[in-house]
Amino acid sequence: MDIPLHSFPTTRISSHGADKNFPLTTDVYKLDRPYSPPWMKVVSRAKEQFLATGCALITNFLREEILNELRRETLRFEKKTCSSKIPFSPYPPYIPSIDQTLPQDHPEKHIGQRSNRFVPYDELPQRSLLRELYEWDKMTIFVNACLGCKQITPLESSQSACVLSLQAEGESMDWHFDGHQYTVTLLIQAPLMGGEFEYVPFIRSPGAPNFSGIKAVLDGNVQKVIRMPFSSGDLVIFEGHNSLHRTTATRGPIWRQVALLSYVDNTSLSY
Ligand SMILES: O=C(O)CCC(=O)C(=O)O
Ligand SMILES: [Fe+2]
Repeated sequence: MDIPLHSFPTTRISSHGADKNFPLTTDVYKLDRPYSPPWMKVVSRAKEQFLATGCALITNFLREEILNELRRETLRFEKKTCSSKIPFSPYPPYIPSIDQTLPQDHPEKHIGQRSNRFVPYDELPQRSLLRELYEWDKMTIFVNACLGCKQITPLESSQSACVLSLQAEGESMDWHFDGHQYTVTLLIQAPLMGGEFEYVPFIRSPGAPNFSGIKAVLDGNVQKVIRMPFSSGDLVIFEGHNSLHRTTATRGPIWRQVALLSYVDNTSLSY
C-alpha cells in the first residue's frame, strides 16, 4: 500500500466552511453519530434494500455546498483526461479468455467496450474532499452497517481504492463484474440524459458461475436487469463482484461524474 489510509484528518477543513462535527454529509443521516436513532433508521432501511435488491440508494447524501465543491474539484479533471474505446471483457482483469477449450460464445470470451475516463486515487489532490470522505472512519462504519456488518475496510490500492469515473457524451462502460466486493458510488454530476446504472443482482455466487444467465444478459436479454435511478448527490451501496453491471452512454453536453469508493471484507475472494 503506497498511501496510508485513514491518515488524514477526519474533521472538515475550515476553508470549506462546514461545521467541524458535521463534515460532509446531510444532517439528517447523522453519520457523525453512529448508532443514534436517525443513523439507525437510515441504516436499517439501506440494509433491507441491499439484501432485497443488491443495491441500497441513499438520496441527498452530501450537503449541497460540499457537493458543489466536489463538482468543482472534479471538473478540473475533465480537461486532463482523454477518452479511448477500450475492449472490455466482463471478468477482471477484463481481458477475454484465450482458453481453447471454451466455446467462442462463452461469456469469458466476450468482448465489450468501455470509453469512460478514470482518475486514479493517487492523482486526487491530498486535500481532496473525496479523500476525506473515503478516509473518514465514520463513513466506513456507516457502509459496514448498511451491508449488514461484514467487517469491510477501504481497499488497499494506491490506484483504485477511490477513483473518479467521468463520462463525456457518448461514453459508457460495458457489462462487467468488479474485482473487489463492494462499491459505494457517489453521483457527483448526473448527465442530462443516459449514463444509467444497470445491474443484475447476484447473478453469480461462489460455486455457481451461471455462465448461461450471464451470456443471456450479454446477448441483450433485459428481463432481470434493474435500472437504478439516482440523482446528483445520491449514494449507492452496491455488491459488484457477483452482480453484473454497466453504465449506458451519456447524452448531452454535461458529463457524468461519479466517485467510486471501494471496500473489501476481511475474507479474501477466491474468484
Ligand atoms: O459509473 C458507475 O456508476 C459504475 C462504474 C463501475 O461499475 C466501475 O467502475 O467498476
Ligand atoms: Fe463496476
